[in-house]
Amino acid sequence: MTDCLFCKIAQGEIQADVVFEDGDVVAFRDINPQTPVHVLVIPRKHIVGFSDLTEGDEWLVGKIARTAARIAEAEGVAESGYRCVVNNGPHAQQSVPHLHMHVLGGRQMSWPPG
Ligand code: DGP
Repeated sequence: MTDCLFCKIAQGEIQADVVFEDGDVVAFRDINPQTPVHVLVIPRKHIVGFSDLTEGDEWLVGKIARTAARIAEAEGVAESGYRCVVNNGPHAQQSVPHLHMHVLGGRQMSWPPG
């Protein structure tokens, strides 16, 4: 998609601190980190959000989840614990309309979320 921030990051048109990428997904550090480790995992394919996933995207969700787990391992938070979050829509405060999974870790978090 031409006018999507995360598509532009995936295509290298906008700079980001990329920690992992392959043909399907890109992972980069959040510009406004909420925890010591805060990485976003996105599909290269433009999908607006969780609600827009189709049956054909099921493998891609697995790929995103597996990538998130690998990043947690690489960032050294797999043992201490981490949180994977997908915000979908206004009540969840999704601000970028391109599917992304937050990988958050490196400090004690609370529950429930605000
Ligand atoms: P959400 O609220 O779930 O849509 O989260 C979007 C996240 O994207 C938010 O934590 C900040 C991050 N973000 C927004 N713009 C940029 C950017 O240009 N670069 C990077 N690295 N992260 C961004």
